[in-house]
Amino acid sequence: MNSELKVLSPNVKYLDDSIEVDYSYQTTKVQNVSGGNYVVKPETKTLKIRTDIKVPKLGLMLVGWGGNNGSTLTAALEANRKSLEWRTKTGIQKANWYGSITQSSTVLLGSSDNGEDVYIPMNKILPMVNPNDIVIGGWDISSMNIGDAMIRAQVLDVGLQDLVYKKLSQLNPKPSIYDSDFIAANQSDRADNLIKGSRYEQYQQIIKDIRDFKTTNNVDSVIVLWTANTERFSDVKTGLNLTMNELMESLKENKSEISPSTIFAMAAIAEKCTYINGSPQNTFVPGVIEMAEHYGTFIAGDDFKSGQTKLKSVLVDFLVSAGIKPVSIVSYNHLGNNDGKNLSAPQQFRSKEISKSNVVDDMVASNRILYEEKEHPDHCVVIKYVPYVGDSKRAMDEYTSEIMLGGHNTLIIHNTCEDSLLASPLILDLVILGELCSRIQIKNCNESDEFVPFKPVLSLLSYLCKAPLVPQGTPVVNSLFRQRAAIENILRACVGLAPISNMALEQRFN
Ligand code: NAI
Ligand code: DG6
Repeated sequence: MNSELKVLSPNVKYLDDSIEVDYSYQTTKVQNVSGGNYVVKPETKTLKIRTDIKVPKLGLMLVGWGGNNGSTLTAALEANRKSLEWRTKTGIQKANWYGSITQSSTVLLGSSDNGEDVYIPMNKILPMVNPNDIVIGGWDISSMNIGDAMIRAQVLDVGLQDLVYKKLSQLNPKPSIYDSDFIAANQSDRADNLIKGSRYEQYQQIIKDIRDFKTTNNVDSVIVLWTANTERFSDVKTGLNLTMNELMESLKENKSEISPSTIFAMAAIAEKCTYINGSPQNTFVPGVIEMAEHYGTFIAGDDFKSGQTKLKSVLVDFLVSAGIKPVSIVSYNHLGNNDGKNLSAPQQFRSKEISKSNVVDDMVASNRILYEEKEHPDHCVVIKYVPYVGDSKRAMDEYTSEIMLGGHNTLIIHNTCEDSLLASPLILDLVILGELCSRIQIKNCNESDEFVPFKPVLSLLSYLCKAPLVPQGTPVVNSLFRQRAAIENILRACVGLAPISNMALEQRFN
């Protein structure tokens, strides 16, 4: 399959199975900062970027398939595949992928001869998996079929539920790994679909499940994504999980601190399936990261960045970059779905609190005019379980900032929104962009003759994650604008286009 974008340039070669680009990559190396003086050196690297254009038949295995996100995503795939339409009290609603950057957002391509901006759908820049072709499956500790799980979730219009129920009710989650020590005690009543045996036997079963799924559905590759309940953090310590060998030994010894999500990640990595963590817990203990490096398998996470946090990573960036100083950020939310029920337990809440709290750090640290070295705004995160509101999450945020000469600026945001309708398109994007990343390779022509893939920790997916996992020694970027620019500009580079600079010199000078 060929990309529908054609770039006319001597630096871009369209080969049978790839697009190969000669690319001049410009960066700025800061050599010294002292006493308010900055010494920097512009650097240019000559790269070759190669993108495999053969899109695989992709399988997606969700851990927590029968949850609100899992059942909503499955229904959305079916609704879009069949271009379904249904009646609502306000008229006819058509299936769409609103909220997905790959399916519903555009990227500025350039300007036309008469100076007009031209935009292209993001998924037209390079060949990407079509959601209609994704084969979905997965595991859940609840045996309920996905049709009934969709009804249990109470997210979708009844008109849509009726149209997809028959298909979804034929889908059954595989038994999963349940450890009551890691999720809230209030989840025990749905745990009726369990893999028995030791942790190592459970790991082997997950590997078998992935292989069976691959064969049964005849897919080329599989991505495994955790959208199951938030777990508590697990201990990280020597002798337990600091290295790959320690972790494997601990698994074989059935040590109780090895969480279900870590077992899933290990199994996916061993099967060379990209593993994505949509929840906040520390699945990616150091031993898991080493294992991903050892196998050359991609991992990404943590915790979908869907609503309140996404806005925070825009607003704080806007304020700090406007020279305004946020001094207090208070974020309440209440929700009544099963996620909220699980998060009503202190340890699971703590995982989410950590994930939601670190999101302003890089923006605060970027401006030493506003903030001293260790200074930080007050930042409070509250989550309450209120069953009546179901999946319709309420988020209330108060941002207080200092403005000029002692003034104060207070912004108050109130957001009501179906949580799973925000999260499901993110899951799609994580999967589609995660798969694309596995087809991109780069060669630094000055240093090597070899093309290399992305590092196993896919930080390019940070846009979609509340607490982005990044390769060791690289900075965490939370700013949504920067995260989005990274995606756009890397996609552009793959087809030989310069980053969008917004300089528009051709329009500003004669
Ligand atoms: P949910 O509670 O409806 O679904 C979770 C599912 O996981 C349940 O069906 C449960 O039975 C299953 N489960 C629990 N432990 C399991 C295990 N070990 N193996 C297999 N299945 C297991 O939750 P929802 O709303 O679908 O959210 C899923 C996760 O995504 C949560 O951790 C949530 O915090 C996270 N998340 C959700 C966002 C959203 O906007 N909906 C945004 C960010 C993160
Ligand atoms: C309440 O905070 C429940 C959580 O699972 C969130 O709904 C979810 O993490 C989304 O959070 P945010 O901050 O991205 O809207």
